[in-house]
Amino acid sequence: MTDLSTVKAALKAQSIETPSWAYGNSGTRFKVFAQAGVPRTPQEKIDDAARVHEFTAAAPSVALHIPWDRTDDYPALAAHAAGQGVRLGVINSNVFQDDDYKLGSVTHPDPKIRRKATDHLLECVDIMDATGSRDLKLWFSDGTNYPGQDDIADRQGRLGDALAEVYERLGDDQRMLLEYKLFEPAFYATDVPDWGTAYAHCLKLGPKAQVVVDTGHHAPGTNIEFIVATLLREGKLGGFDFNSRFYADDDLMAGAADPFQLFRIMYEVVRGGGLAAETGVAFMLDQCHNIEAKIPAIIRSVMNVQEATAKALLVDPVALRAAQQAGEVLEANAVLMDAYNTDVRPLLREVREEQGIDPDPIAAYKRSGWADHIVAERVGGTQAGWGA
Ligand code: LRH
Ligand code: MN
Ligand code: MN
Repeated sequence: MTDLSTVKAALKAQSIETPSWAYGNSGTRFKVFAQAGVPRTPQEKIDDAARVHEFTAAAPSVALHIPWDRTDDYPALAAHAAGQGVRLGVINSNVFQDDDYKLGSVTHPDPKIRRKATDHLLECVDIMDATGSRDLKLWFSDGTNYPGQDDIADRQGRLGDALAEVYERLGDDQRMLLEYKLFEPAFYATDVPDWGTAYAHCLKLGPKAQVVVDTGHHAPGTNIEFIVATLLREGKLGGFDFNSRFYADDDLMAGAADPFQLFRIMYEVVRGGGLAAETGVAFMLDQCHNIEAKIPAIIRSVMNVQEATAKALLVDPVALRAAQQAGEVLEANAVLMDAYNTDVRPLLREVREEQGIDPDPIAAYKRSGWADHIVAERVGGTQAGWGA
């Protein structure tokens, strides 16, 4: 039997980082539906992130995206976050929204464009120094749309050169997290399309380079938990961008589309020891809330990750191992399913009560009046980011 106090301790120790851009407006290529009260500044995004932490006690950091969250005083932004009871987390680079990057950023055939892109990545490390952030997250939209458009292998070489330069710039306690994505915006050959490519680059770079798994970045039917188990075994799982998808990179709330998949992923994390802080596995959300209210959707996502984690922690490892060793296929599967089918909501309510917060974070947020407050206060201005 699993010891409930150990499960509770692990749940209390888990931190889920929320993304600054999830608080702002977002949409599809067809329409961005603006919502009243969305943040106009990085400070206001942090204020909203602080509410998520206030009501969940599980989201103590907020990821920034540069240039969406650019400011002329990062230490002041970090101090603002601290004043709100949160801290600045991963710095996400952005080399995908500039006309110069039409044919690529760090893999562009023109060395001048590659220089510009690499300089942005280096600037992001400067920002990490100023914010005290540990991780730089790199996602490249680079790729080609047509066979023959550029030399696939040469582009890998250019990518490797840029990554090596940024790697050299990292401090002793800093890391780079390389994110892969199957397709979009490139439709023929993406330069970092899969975990194998990301892993190969990270292996060559060294221990400070790790792979990040965005759950929306795979072909349908991909066994993501296998990737997680493998990367964790190899010491190369840097973290997650959690979100849900029905079709492609839908960026819906984590755990909304396929809670069973999220459980299977979290089981491999638990099984591989990835909940321990020393492993450095970062649990992040990367989602957009195009039609639903943003803050409660983010709270819901945090709760969904916690529920998947709780279920994963409830898997009885002794019974599972015994069934596996005995070749008892059905029993082994039943051990996993028993944990998945457990209603962990009462357990999480207890955990929250022990943490001194309301057992129902969404109800507590609704009662807080924050939603009305931001609608009244945040009038005018424009926000940077997807919705800009
Ligand atoms: C790319 C991605 C990446 C970006 C974010 C906004 O699809 O997942 O992490 O930084 O979306
Ligand atoms: Mn992502
Ligand atoms: Mn994505």
